[in-house]
This record gives sequence, structure tokens and C-alpha cells, in this order.
Amino acid sequence: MRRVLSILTLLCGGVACGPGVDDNGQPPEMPSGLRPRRTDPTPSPYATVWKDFRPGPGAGYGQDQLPEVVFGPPAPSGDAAPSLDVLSLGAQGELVLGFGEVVIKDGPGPDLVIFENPFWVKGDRTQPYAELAEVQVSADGEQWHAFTCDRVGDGRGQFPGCAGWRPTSGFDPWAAPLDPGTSGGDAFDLAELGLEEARYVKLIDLDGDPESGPTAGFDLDAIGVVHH
Ligand SMILES: [Ca+2]
Ligand SMILES: [Ca+2]
Repeated sequence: MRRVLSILTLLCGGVACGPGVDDNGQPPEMPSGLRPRRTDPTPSPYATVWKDFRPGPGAGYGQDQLPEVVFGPPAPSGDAAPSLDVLSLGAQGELVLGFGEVVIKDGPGPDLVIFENPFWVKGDRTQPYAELAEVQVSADGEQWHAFTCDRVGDGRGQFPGCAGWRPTSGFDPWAAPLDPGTSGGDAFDLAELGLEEARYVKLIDLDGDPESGPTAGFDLDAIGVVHH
């Protein structure tokens, strides 16, 4: 089952939760003394570089916590409720993150994992509360390669090639390597695109409803690298 309206709208009371980004899509400047809440090992296998954000209509949620809300590991809240530690992209919004010195490499099987905040509606694994995005990767931040996303789905709650439908599991986020089999989230394999490595990931919301602001569209929690 797909739902256009975001449950987070209820939690934000239908009003903007954050101060927003500037005209260039940049996050607000961090107040002095404010540090990211997470202590990441070096190098972190999660996104650490803020590259670009073009919020779509209905965005707003999470923007008061940029950029660290999308850095570091995911903050799973179980299969039955959404993580609130996310950034909503808005309808057709776009976000690009990087990984610094960490290069995503094509190893056996999946190479990166996208963590949105889907959950199983009433515990039914055929009914994820899915909000989909297309995933693109790039080695230089200029030339992009898109995974083919089946946004219609298979009718059993799976949307192959898309991000935003497989819940995050409770797992040790610093166990190396990151294992999509235990972490949950949506896994992607560079080999499907014929690529050996990538440095940037772009997410493009597919089905967000501008009327469901400030939580419209895909809600990013984290991006993790499996092979690097
Ligand atoms: Ca691979
Ligand atoms: Ca969501």
C-alpha cells in the first residue's frame, strides 16, 4: 500500500518545523558550539559531505537540523513507527550527499544502503508506508547514473530499484562492513550500473504531495556505504 500523505505531517501539526534553507539550498549556519550529536569513527561509512539540496514544495521538516540530520548512521525506531530523525525532500525535491575520503566501491552484492523512514502498516510486510525516491550515483558530482526504480511496485509491497520502502532494523551501525541483511534499508549495487566506484549519491523524490508539507515526499534518515 502506498500512501501519499506523510504521517509526519500529523507530528508537525501541519506547520513548518524548521527555518528552512537559503535560496541556494544551503543549510543554515551552525551556531558556534553546536556539534553533531553522533560520534563517528574515521572514516565514517555514512554520508559526511553536504553537496546540494533543492527542496520541493511541502519540504521543511528536518531543515532546522541540517546538515547533521542526514549525516551519520540511521536512527531506527522499529518496524512499526517512522524515524523522526530525517530530512523531508518535498515533492520532487533533490538532495546530493558525499562521503569525503570514503569512495563507494563495487564489491560483492550491495554497495550502499539508503535509509528512509518507512514502516510496516499494522505489521503487514506487504504494506510498507513507502515514500519513494530515485537513486543516482556519480564519481565526480557532475555525471550521474540512475538506478531503474519500479515505482509501481510488485503489488506485494516491494519497489525494486527504488529507495524509501524497506524499514530500517535495529542494528549495530558501526559493525564493519555494514550488512544490509541486518540493517534493513534499501540496498543498491554499483554493478547494476556497470560502475566500479562512486563518491556522491543523489535522491530525487518521486511521489511527494505538496499538500502534505512540511513532511512531503521522501524522508532521508541516512546513507551508508557497504564497500569502500
Ligand atoms: Ca556490488
Ligand atoms: Ca517517509
